[in-house]
Amino acid sequence: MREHLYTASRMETAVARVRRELGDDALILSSRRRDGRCEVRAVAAEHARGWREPAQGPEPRTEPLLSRLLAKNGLEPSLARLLAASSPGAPRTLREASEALATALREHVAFERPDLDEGRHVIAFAGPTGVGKTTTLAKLAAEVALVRQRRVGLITLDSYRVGALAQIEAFAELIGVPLESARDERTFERAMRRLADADLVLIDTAGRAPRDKAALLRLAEILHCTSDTVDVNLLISAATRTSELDEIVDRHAALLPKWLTVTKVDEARQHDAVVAAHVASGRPLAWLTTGQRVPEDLEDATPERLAAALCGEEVFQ
Ligand SMILES: Nc1nc2c(ncn2[C@@H]2O[C@H](COP(=O)(O)OP(=O)(O)OP(=O)(O)O)[C@@H](O)[C@H]2O)c(=O)[nH]1
Ligand SMILES: [Mg+2]
Repeated sequence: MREHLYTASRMETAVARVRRELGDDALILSSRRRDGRCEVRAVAAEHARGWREPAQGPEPRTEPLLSRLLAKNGLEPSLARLLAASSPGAPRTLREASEALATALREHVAFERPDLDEGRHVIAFAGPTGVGKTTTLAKLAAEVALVRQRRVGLITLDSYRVGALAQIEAFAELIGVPLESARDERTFERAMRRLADADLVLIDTAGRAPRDKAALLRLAEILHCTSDTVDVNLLISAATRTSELDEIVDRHAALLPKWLTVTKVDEARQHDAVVAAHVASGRPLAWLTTGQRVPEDLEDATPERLAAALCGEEVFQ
């Protein structure tokens, strides 16, 4: 690197000489006033390649936008790092971040639902008390019966909570689908026989505290007593504390849940619980529920919707 020294009575004159002789892109290394004259040290641009600004301490590390967004939205740090690291590109806008995150989610999170336009399905809704089992079941029943025009039947196994039967009866009547009630293997098999020609049988179960393991084991026995395959959809509220997730998942393991649905996503200020529930259960995400309205507030869980929510877009309000 060849340095040049220019002196002049005025700084502008010295800089003008630098530009004239070394070119407009010459690099000025230093300038100072000495004995009433101005001195400018400079190098031509072609010599400046590889030259760095004199060290001023380490460059501030800027955390990529996506990691910052995920951390701000409460995602567990190691998960945030994993998702940010497997998101392609270097997103600079919220939209780019959300698109990149959707790609990473597709890779790390399973999304899966039954194809309700084809074949026969029997799905039981299970989960803690008040999580939204009956409401979500009604949303799905309405969507399949009224929009997709398929035959739907309901069975309730909830003879536990006062008012439970009246609640599901009202939904069945509103949607115009048959409802059967059962409480043990015999009555459950009878209900299944009565709904043998339905394309979709949805089974409501009683919410029990996760600690009530005996009740859950009993429920598993009843659900798995028929020759029909009963797929269990486990519902977990987005407001569940991470510390409680493992216990809920553990207790419901006896039911062999096939899918996970996260409810009350509209009430959660952050959407980390959706990912945390998936991680804890290892089950694919099927649906998200986003409000109390039947049937509107039910959504397919997709990488795009979840990515937008995790990036802080208000997609579920
Ligand atoms: N904000 C909001 N509320 C919901 C959602 N889903 C259900 N709810 C409300 O949650 C309350 C309980 O819903 P249910 O469907 O009765 O819950 P459940 O799991 O069947 O309750 P149990 O049978 O008693 O265990 C009701 O007031 C619902 O309207 C949702 O996605 N968002
Ligand atoms: Mg219920």
